[in-house]
Amino acid sequence: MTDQFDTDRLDGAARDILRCNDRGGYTVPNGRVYPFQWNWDSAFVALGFATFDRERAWAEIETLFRAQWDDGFLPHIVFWQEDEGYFPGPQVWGTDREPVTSGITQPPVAATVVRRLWDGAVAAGEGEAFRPRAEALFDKLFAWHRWFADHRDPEQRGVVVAMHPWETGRDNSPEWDAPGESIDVSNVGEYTRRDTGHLNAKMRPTKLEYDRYLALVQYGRAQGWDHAKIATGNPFKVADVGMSMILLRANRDLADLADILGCDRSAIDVWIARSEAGIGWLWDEVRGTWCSRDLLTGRHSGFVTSASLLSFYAGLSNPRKDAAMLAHIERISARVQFLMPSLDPDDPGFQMVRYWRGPVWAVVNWMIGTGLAEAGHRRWAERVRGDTLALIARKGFYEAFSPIDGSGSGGDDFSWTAAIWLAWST
Ligand code: 9YW
Repeated sequence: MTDQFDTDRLDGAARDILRCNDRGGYTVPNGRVYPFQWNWDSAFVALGFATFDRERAWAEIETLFRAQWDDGFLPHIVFWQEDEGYFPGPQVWGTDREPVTSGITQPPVAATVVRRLWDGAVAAGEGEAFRPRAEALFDKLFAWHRWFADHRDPEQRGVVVAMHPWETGRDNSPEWDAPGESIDVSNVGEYTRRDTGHLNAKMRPTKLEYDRYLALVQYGRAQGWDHAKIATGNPFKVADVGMSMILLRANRDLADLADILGCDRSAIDVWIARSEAGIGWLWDEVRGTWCSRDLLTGRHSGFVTSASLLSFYAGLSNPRKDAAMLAHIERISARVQFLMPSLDPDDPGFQMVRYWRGPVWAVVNWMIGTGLAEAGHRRWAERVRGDTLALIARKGFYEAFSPIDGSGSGGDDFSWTAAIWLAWST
């Protein structure tokens, strides 16, 4: 599949992007638009580094966990250094920590990545050298996953309840539109966005969405970022299908790591069993899809998004539901040139360049493709991988891409796009 591309040149370009965005132990997603360390970006970035610099790959995750709070919480942004280029910065979050961080988390892909880093080390005959580092990371990953069980699943349903759209990593997905209506934005006040100074506003969330994002930051800050209080009173509580699938997968990988390292896996098995028993709550029988669900109203979003297709990655297997999801892929593939759009192109709200309302994201494709391959759906797995590589080879290492014409959307020279190129081309 990769033979049709100038793989050597693109591999070199991808490595250059990672090196250029390296700030010494951590990598910024993009130097201009996102000048700090982002949680799930770093996990994917480690997959890219692992193809040419194993030491640096482990360091990426270790640096991220240096910002972990005592209760296991792992923030979505770590503000290692000052930079005026991004809003909202550390003063707005006001978490009052060292290092300064945001007060919400992000999709927990790190355990899955550490599992892969470990396998890579063993394959290279370096397992024993990396064992102490794997053990140290295991404890931190375990504490983070326990934090999810304690603070992001208030009804113990076996799902992940996002307290902020940014927490899901899919900022402006239409899945948050209806739940967002109950957020009071009347006291948000004046603020200046930075994202629309760097990028075309057509590719970014709207003013109303930003007002909601800020209202939730102000709410969390008013609770002193006490996650127990937030889990009780937050005006936005949505069981996110993406994070729920990703955490289930991550717990399976963490349980494997426990076996490998000789650690106790019993608590992890409890979380996995709870997810397997409860995640069916996110199946929308009317639309015939996995989707997010508002904990406050009980309403399914009803949207088919790229996150809906992570059930294979989560290791779920149900013939009827799997067939329905494969039928969605088949239908969508006839409507776009490149898989996997972040929103169903048959949805009236589909917008080919607006962030999480249409564009293809390489990292989500990596998870979808990985899951499809593991579930034995090789044809679709290869299609998703091939489309991802084709988009990058034709257009560059953009933040995201139009599924219709392949044009780049958002920032260029993007770290996680470069990382996925390396993970999938080499
Ligand atoms: C923002 C860094 C982050 C990603 C998110 C993506 C975007 C930040 O960029 O959010 O301010 O819009 O939605 O998933 O981690 O790449």
